[in-house]
Amino acid sequence: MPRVDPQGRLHFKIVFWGPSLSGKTTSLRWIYNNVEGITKGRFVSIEDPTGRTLYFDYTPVSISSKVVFDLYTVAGQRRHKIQRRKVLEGVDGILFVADSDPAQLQENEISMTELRQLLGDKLGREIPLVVLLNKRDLPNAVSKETLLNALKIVPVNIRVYEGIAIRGIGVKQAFKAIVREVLWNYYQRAKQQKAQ
Ligand SMILES: Nc1nc2c(ncn2[C@@H]2O[C@H](COP(=O)(O)OP(=O)(O)O)[C@@H](O)[C@H]2O)c(=O)[nH]1
Ligand SMILES: [Mg+2]
Repeated sequence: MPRVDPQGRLHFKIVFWGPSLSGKTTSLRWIYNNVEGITKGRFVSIEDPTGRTLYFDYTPVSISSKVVFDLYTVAGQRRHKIQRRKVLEGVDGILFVADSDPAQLQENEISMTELRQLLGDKLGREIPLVVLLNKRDLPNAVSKETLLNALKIVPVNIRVYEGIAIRGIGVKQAFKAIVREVLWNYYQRAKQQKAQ
């Protein structure tokens, strides 16, 4: 559930999840630099000297004076599991960034399995999930079907976008989808609570 800050604004937490080097930081930076109509805070990146995410990236964006989205990416390397679990605390929505590189197929699977383990059946229900199949520009990109099979995602239930984060393709659509689902989810739940 979102939290309310001392100024009375609602904060929703959206985490960009996925294996190492799938394009999470690239996607978040693209949103930060290119999506219009949002008010941005500082972009915070905790990375190692080679530019790999060490803990997370973070930026708040607000769509109104009342609503803030706290956007995080996780460090995808396997050894950063504890950091990822920490970043996931209080999450309201997940944007899973998958890598179309055939060499990363299994890493996608491992990353999704970890996410399912951490969130259980909340994933895709109380905590909406949107999938961005990234790096579609790679000449040897795996097929969409292969990637979705590895992730065990049925696109009827979950919104799936194809993208090229380095060119900003598909990123905004996927981002808008997760924002919409997070808000929709919140209002549905607020309505149910009122009715009780
Ligand atoms: N070819 C290609 N490379 C990409 C794409 N998105 C990201 N990359 C590259 O993949 C590498 C890892 O990206 P990064 O955003 O740091 O991945 P992260 O570990 O998920 O945060 C970088 O060299 C990016 O430039 C894409 O759509 N196509
Ligand atoms: Mg990163």
